[in-house]
Amino acid sequence: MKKMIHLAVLSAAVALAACSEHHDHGAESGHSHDAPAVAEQAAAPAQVQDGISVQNAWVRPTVGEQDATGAYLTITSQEPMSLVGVATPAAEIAEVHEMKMDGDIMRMRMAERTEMKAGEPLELKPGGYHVMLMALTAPVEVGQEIELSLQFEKADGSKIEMPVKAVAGQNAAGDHHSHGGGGDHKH
Ligand SMILES: [Cu+2]
Repeated sequence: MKKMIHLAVLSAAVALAACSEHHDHGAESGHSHDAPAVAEQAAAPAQVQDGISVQNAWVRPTVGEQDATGAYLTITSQEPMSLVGVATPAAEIAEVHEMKMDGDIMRMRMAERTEMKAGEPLELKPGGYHVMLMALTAPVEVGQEIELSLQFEKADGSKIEMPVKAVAGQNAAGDHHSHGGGGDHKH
């Protein structure tokens, strides 16, 4: 069994509930990865501002009493830039998190500053970087549009605020394959 350790100061229980792919699948027994929403999202046009392009923005719908979830998107900037924050009216707390396997332990931490190289996509996806939405103001339902405001900082220190719409649904990438990285390997 993998363990997940949350290194951020915020409630580990809340974060675990939202970030654990196992939790999602366990609680939502009937969901299908072949839902029609998948194809529509994959074809969604890029959202562009100030040389920054955002593709495939989606949010994982909540299950039951869950009050936290993840948002995922791919960001490409024409010039070097850093993702320094995110805000949304849909949740009281929004943070960029990084999740990665450390041996057989899944670790998650807050990424206060994520650097992006020119033209190199930064992928926020299940099992990697993600936007964590905590203390949601309402449950997130499939098809719902969530507004995110991405905060960037350029090399010269100037800031860019970019509004992005993310649709709630399941993603074509396939959560089963993205978490765990190497499967349930043990020592
Ligand atoms: Cu997280």
